[in-house]
Amino acid sequence: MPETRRGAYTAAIEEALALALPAPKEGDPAALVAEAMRYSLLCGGKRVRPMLALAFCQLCGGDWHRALPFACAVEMVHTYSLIHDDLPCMDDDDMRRGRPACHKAYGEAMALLAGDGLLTKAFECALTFPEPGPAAKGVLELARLAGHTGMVGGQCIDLCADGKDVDMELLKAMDQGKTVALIAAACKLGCIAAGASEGLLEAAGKYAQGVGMAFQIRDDILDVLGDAQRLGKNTGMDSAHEKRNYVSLLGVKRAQELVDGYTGEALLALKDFPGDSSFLREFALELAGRES
Ligand code: GRG
Repeated sequence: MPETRRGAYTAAIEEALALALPAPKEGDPAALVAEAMRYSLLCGGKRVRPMLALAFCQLCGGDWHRALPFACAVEMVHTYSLIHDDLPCMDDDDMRRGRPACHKAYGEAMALLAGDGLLTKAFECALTFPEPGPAAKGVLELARLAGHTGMVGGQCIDLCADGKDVDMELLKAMDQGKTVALIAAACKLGCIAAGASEGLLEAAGKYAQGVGMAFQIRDDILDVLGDAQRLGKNTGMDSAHEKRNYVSLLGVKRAQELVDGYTGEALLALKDFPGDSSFLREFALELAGRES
């Protein structure tokens, strides 16, 4: 993985996120919600999704800086989903990104509002794209993949599933929504920022399907084998909540074989791009073996 390219992406993402969500002015009566939003958005995370958006823009021959409004928008949707998922009424987790979850730091009501605020801010941010044509196309794709036909739908499957009845088919439908959808948004919005063809958008969707499924199954493995300190969140949560996942259904060895299989499918999808895809190839391989 070329560290200079990754470093440039990371620095630009951090700067753009901080600019998009400035500290509230002194005396602002709504300062607390802005602080809670900044607490969760600006305090780390691997930035996998915004990085994918920038890399796909570059792969499609675009200037990756143009994709920053879209990259930040996807990260805001992702952060809102983590804040809401950690609430007591959902997964009830008290640690996130190495520090107390938003609801532990600011209380449940403020965490709910911080999530709502970030979701809404995401669409405002995406619409700062320089030309309205691609902005409308990107925002439409983001809304479809973030809402009830994508990520919110996946969370609904999770909440409605009776742990014991979850089979591989239902698990896959849930993970398509909870994990693949937003990774697909990142990849496709990067392509849209570069003005890529429908064929390349489809190929980006295939890459996202492979990387997204691999990312989620690796997450299930890390919930069993990972180091809580390194992950910045508690481990063993799925078994504590008696939740079915790929490890409980297949065991660690078969689950990692699936990670490798899905990663292989992602790498195949890169062949459709005429540009240099080595960054995204190495990124997929790194995510397949990640420890945090
Ligand atoms: C709509 C409220 C709501 C939730 C949607 C995304 C989600 C469902 C829940 C979050 C918890 C979870 C395990 C989701 C699956 C995707 C995933 C593995 C998220 C963690 O992403 P990382 O590891 O997090 O990229 P960082 O902190 O590094 O950005």
